Amino acid sequence: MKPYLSLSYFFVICFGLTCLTSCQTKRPAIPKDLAKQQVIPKLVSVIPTGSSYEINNNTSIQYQSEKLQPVADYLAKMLRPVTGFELPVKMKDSKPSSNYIYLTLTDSISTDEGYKLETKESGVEIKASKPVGVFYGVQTLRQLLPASIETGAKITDTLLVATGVIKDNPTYGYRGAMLDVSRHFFGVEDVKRYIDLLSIYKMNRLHLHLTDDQGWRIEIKSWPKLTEIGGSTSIDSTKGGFYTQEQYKDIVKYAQKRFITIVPEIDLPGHTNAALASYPELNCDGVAPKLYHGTKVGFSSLCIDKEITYKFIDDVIGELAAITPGEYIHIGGDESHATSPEDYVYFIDKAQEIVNKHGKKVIGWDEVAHAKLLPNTIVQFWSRKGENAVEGVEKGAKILMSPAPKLYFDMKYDSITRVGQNWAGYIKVEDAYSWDLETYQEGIAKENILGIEAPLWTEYVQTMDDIEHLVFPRIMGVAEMGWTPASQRNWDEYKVRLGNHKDRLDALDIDYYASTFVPWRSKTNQETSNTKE
Ligand code: IFG
Repeated sequence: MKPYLSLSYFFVICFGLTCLTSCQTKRPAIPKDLAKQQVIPKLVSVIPTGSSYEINNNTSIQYQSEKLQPVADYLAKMLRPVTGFELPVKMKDSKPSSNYIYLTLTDSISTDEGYKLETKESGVEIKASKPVGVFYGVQTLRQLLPASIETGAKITDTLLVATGVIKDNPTYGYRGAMLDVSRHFFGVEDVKRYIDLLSIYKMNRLHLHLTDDQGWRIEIKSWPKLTEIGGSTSIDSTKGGFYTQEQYKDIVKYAQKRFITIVPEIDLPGHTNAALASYPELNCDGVAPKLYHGTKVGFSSLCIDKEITYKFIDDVIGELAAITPGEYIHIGGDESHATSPEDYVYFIDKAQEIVNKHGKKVIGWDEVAHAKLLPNTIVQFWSRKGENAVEGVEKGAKILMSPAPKLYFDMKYDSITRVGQNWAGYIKVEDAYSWDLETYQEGIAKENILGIEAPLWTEYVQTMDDIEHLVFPRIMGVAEMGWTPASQRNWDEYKVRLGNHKDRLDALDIDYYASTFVPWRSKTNQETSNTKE
């Protein structure tokens, strides 16, 4: 073959190869349809405009106020490792002309947690009245991107965001979960993992049940034996554990960065065997009971008549309040079967005064409604019957909705669930979702409700996988019940959107319960909920 011919063949082949490879990586931005988004909680308003913006190596994350830098950094940390893009973060007082994810505060949005997310072919703008709203816009943007970003590993997907306008805001201001770290102790890393997962679904409260019969889990410097002795074991195990105040502050800070407020609970006057076992002087007879490793409830009580009991409470609440930026301290109050009704009421009245003295408001399980309730005390409705909570409403209290038959996620889904119990019945994914807070209990209307919280008691829960298995996917429905108006929720639509969340739950490595009543689908064969209509 003549040399110049072979040379031209060489160039033709090279040109062909380059255009082939470049064509491969330069897939055209296929316009996505924002109407097909599958965000949980369900978005309040979505107006698609039929095109796409591609987040790429020219994209920069810019923020208009220094209050938004932490949110900008959070987004950059989420996307940089999985894309390899530089995604520079910088402050800019006006929206860039192109290739931007622009975070801005505005007084044109009236709600604290609401936001507007507008995507054009030039970029994404998220605006809110407060940083928390911008953070929730970022969580929505996260769900508009491929689930593969959740693996934390480098991805090949193109990050296309469908263009259009999303306006969104929550129905209730308290959207929470409770984790019992007393029956079985869960370390800082497990709690942070739970905080991470809750924040994806715009939940904003984590109630830590820090003390009970089986374990005292928070360091109190003026009463060191509470953790030395009371924190030394747990149910059916010699493995105990507790948070030092430094570790507790670390959890609080980690949660705060994800706009989650920690609500600490010191359960009183019942559920106190761990404290009573640590200090004989707290017992009416001056004798400390043994540490308890069983699962019974209602057998312990502080000594209501002793003065030292109130010094104890004052010291504990004082130290806890000093390291708790949130407005609430939970004083428990449940199942005080070893306390006489008169003593119980006397104690709860005093305990509320002590909490308020330390600048905090009280939450208590619904039995506290038998006491005089201070104006800002919250009654947490947990019992199978609603009379305590209704009494709370009659006394002017707001109600935190946690009815056991719907939201006690230590209940199994069904008889074959590998972990949990069933005293309040089995709670299928649909059972936890298909009910309305404001019509659940006669005497408790929308205006009486502070919000929703799903407790996870841990008598039978020992690992993070156990936690994930019981709360996922049911906690996602709780997030939606707290965020989305009841009129916009229905199980048949939600279950499809939930099923389309499979890739994300898998990518997050969540050990969720793959209920057979949910049409789990991967992206490859995904139908979206609206194709059903
Ligand atoms: N009730 C007890 C919890 C726990 C729970 C297990 C409350 C308020 C049963 N009190 O729920 O300590 O044992 O499902």
